[in-house]
Amino acid sequence: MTSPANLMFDRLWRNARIATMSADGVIETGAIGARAGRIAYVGADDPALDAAEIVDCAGRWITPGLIDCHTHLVHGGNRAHEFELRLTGASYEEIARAGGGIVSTMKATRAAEEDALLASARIRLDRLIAEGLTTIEIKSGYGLSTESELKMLRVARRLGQERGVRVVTTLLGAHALPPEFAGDADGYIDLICREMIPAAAAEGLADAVDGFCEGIGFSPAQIARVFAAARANGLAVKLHAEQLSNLGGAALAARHDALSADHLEYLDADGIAAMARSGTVATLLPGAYYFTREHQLPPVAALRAAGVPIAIATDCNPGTSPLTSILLAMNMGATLFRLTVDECLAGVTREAARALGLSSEIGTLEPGKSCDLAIWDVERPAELVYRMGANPLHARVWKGL
Ligand code: DI6
Ligand code: FE
Repeated sequence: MTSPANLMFDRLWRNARIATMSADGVIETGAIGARAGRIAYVGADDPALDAAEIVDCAGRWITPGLIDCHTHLVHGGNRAHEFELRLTGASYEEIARAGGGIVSTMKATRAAEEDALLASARIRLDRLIAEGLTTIEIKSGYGLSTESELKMLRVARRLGQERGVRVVTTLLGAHALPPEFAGDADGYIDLICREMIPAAAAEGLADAVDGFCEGIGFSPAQIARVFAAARANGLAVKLHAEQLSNLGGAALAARHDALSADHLEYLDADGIAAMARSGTVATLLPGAYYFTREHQLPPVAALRAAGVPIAIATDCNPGTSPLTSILLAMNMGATLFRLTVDECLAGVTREAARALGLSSEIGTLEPGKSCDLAIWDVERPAELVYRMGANPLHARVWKGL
């Protein structure tokens, strides 16, 4: 911790209880000082601390600003109709194979103007921001052509310019096979590798590349080609793996030093060992587990025992997780997956930052990091996980403001 003596800050939050999420743990009666948007001091409150602007937190809790590290926030339309079909017995895979599912959202997304996509995503983003979110990952994956995938990524970047929130973008061209490539999945993978990834990289539109490794998605061999192209273009990789079956996607992701492998309900011991070796984050998506009425639980105890870092995200998407509450995702992480309160909080702060490759910038409250804070009207952090549908956010700070 920095020495408190004679420090001047732009802004100072004092009289707070601070969950640093770093090795410093909890600071009772603490203060945070910011300079030029960065944390300059985290430690005990002290009358000698001074700043141009002082905020009295009146004993409220401060956590790092929340991070949603896996979303499909930008998309056209919704799938309420398929939801109704599922309620009468159709399965998610049946609907997908019958031309619904991801492809139906593809049609709506291709048809939408950029401004319309922006307007619908902004509503969802504002709900998350209202819960103290300061960083969000947004994937493409409903365009499935170079032009419309880039359109989605452009919308994601524009959201970050419009709202005070850090947007990290991911190209998910390998999400589903577009109808024009029916019967030629390898041809579509060629397009992704030769055109989509280089174009997204050249325009600075993607920070990472993702894929859907699944029977109704792409095979491990196809995903391996996507990963190689991503690496050749200087982009990080991550993977939707072991969501509906076990194809060894997590181990493949780990071999490619993926930032994260996500979903993981059908993950096996080999996958866990591979992730532990590579430091790949397990991003759990309890909203999708809940909404698809999955029964196979991700192997939380084994992940924990192997020391695999665990993040939690909303997976906000129209098909399997129409969820715009990161607090509810935390609650589901605890109730459905039996994660502890500490794990839930770390899952949307420190470990979510790691899943985005941004550990040196965000995710814990430490000097030098971006001053992204969420200030809560709660008596104890467990309340953030415990309530369903409540929002105890008092104030949110992004880059010191
Ligand atoms: N897994 C999911 O849960 C989402 N994508 C994926 O690869 C579902 C996307 C959708 O149904 O629209
Ligand atoms: Fe997803």
